[in-house]
Amino acid sequence: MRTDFQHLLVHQDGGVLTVTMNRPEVLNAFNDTMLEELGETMDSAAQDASVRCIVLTGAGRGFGAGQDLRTFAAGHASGEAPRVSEHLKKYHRVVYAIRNMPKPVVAAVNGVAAGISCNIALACDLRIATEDARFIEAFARIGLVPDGGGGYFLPRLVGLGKALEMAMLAEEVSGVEAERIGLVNKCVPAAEFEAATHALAHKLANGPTRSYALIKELMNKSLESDLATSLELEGELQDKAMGTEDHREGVAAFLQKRRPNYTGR
Ligand code: LHQ
Repeated sequence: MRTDFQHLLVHQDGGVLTVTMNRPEVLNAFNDTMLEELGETMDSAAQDASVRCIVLTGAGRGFGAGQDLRTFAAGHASGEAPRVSEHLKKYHRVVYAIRNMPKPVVAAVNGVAAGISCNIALACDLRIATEDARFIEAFARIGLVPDGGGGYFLPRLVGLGKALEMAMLAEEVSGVEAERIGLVNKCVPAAEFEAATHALAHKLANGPTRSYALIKELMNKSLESDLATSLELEGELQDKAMGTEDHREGVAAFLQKRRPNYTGR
């Protein structure tokens, strides 16, 4: 696993890989380098069996401030603005990598999460935030539409009405409010954030990793399936789950009245 990045800090502790976006002077806004580094790291993490949970977070007082608008404005000023749809494909690589990752990805939202950074957090499987985190679908503030999967993830997480409200009004949603509306799984006081994130990530990393991958597949596909298709898939995935060592270990541990020792196999 490569760790010598310009704008990412990558640290592995047991099965937990923590990926920290590291441009704190601009609240971790994305430039091309950080975006490419994030895509590469997610792809590597997917392949690395020693990684069993990924935590994505930000350095300093922000999770991320979206696209670096200075870089982008420079393109406009010189008349060389790239086709945004082409540029967005680099973000889509990250969204797909998170979504297809065969292990849990946790967004640890330590502060402001605006624009496409907010939506990258929404692409993750679980979100933990500080109470004073600030979620901002900032796009309409600058005459844009939510990108980076926001149009997909936001209404699915909070319902159409709230999604439209967040996207149109582009107002800040606190960590407390985000927990209330289902945008995050859990919010905690800032002083407890690191310990709570550590506990959540290590719990996931010590869990039945292959089962988690199958759960992810079942839940994500069910959003686009009818009941019959989902039940069919459930059978296929349960066949796979029943063949794992972790399933056998889970049953053995239950019968022996002990804690299971899951290996992710
Ligand atoms: C920034 C940024 C930033 C550069 C803070 N860029 N420097 C995708 C593809 C293609 C095209 C365009 O769009 C997209 C998707 C998007 O993500 S669009 C949305 C882009 N993001 C935004 O519109 C958010 C812009 N930022 C803000 O509104 C505020 O900075 C927030 C609300 C995030 C934080 O406010 P504050 O806590 O008051 O912090 P601040 O504004 O003082 O920011 C701190 C520094 O970070 C400041 O630099 P400075 O040198 O003055 O200290 C900001 O200029 C810089 N910064 N966001 N996106």
